Amino acid sequence: MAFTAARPLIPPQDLKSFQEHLARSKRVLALLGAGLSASSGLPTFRGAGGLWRTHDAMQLATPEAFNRDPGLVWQFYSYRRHMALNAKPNPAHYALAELAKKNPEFITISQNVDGLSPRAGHPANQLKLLHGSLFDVKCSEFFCNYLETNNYTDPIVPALALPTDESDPTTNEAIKVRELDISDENVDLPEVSLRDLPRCPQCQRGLLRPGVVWFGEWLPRDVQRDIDRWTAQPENIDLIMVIGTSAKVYPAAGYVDSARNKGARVAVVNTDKNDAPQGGMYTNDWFFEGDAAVIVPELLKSEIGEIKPEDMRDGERTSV
Ligand code: BJW
Repeated sequence: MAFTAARPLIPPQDLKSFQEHLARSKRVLALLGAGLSASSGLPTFRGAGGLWRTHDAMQLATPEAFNRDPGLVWQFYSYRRHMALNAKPNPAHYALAELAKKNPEFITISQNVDGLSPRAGHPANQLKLLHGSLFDVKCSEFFCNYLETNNYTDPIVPALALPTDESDPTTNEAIKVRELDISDENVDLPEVSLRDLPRCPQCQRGLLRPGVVWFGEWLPRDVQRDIDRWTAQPENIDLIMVIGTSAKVYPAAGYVDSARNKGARVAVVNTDKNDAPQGGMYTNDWFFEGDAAVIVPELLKSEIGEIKPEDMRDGERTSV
C-alpha cells in the first residue's frame, strides 16, 4: 500500500520566501484581530462565533445599544471580561511578543480588547491597542472624563455575576459552582436593574461603560498619533502581517494600504481564504491559511526560535 506524505501546514517555498524577507526586514507592522485569540477560546465577531444569544455581537458593540439597554450590553461585556480573564495567551501571542523584544522597529496594532497580548509580555510601547481594553472603564456622561484602567474586578458589580447551576449535585461550598453560559440563548439571562449597574465615582451620575471603541466613536487619539508618526517616518515599511482579522473595520483595515503605499509586502494569516484585505492580494504577498496559534510561531521561528511551554509565562491578572 502506498502512503502519501501529509501536506505541510505551510507550503515550504512560501515559508522560505517569507522568512528570507523577514530576515531582511527592519520596519515591520502587525495588524491583529479576534482570530488571533480564537485558539485561546475567545469568540470572533463575524461568522459562527459572532452571535451572543440572539444578538449580533457587532450590534451590541455600539453606543446605541448601550443607550437602549445598558443592562444587556453590560451583561455582554461582563461575560467577555470573565472569559478573557479565564483564557490564556496562545503561542502566537508569545511569538509576536518575542519578535517585538528582538526588533524595536516592529510595532503591533491590535484591534483586540482581551488583554492577552499584554499578558504574553508584549512590550507596551510596541503594542497599540486601537479599540481600547475590556479592563478599562469610563464614564458614559459626555462631560465627565472619568477613566479607570486595569480594572480586573470580576464581576465588576455583584448584579453582573454569572448565574450558576443550583440544581447541580456537585455544587457545594468546597467545589467551584458551575457557571452557566449566558452566551447561549437557552440559558435564562438574569434581570439586571439600572440601579445595580456600575456608577461613576467621580460625577456620581453617569453609568460606567467599558473602555472600548464602539462603532461611530473616535479611536484613542494618542494611539492613532503614535501609529501615524511611525508610518509617516521617511523610511519604507518592509512588511505587514495581517493576522486573524477580517480587515473590514476602519481605520484599522486602512493600515494595510498605508503600509503597502510605503513599500510593504503583505502576509495574511487567516483560517478563511476569503478574508483577504480589502485592496486584494498582490503577487508578492503571502496568504497563510490556518490557525494563527500554529502558523505565527512557525513563521517567526527563524527570528525568535521555538516557543516552548516554559516560555509561555502568563502575566496573569488576579480577578478580584
Ligand atoms: C482566524 C482564526 C484562527 C478565525 N486563526 N484566523 C471607512 C469606510 C467605511 C466605513 C468607515 C470608514 N471609516 C470609519 C467607518 C465606520 C466604521 C467602520 O469601519 N465600519 C465598517 C463596518 C465598514 N468605523 C468606526 O466607526 C470606527 N470609528 C471611526 O472611524 O471613528 C471616526 C468616525 C466617527 C464617526 C463617523 C465616521 C468616522 C470605530 C470602529 C470600532 C470597532 N469596534 C469593535 C468593537 C470593539 C469593542 C469590543 O470588542 O466589543 O471592534 S467592532 C469589532 O470589529 C471589534 C473588532 O476589533 C473589529 C474587527 O473585527 P476582527 O478582529 O477583524 O474580527 P472578525 O470577527 O471580523 O474577524 C476574525 C477573523 O479571524 C476572520 O477573518 C476569521 O476568518 C479569522 N479567524 N479563527 C486565524 N484560529
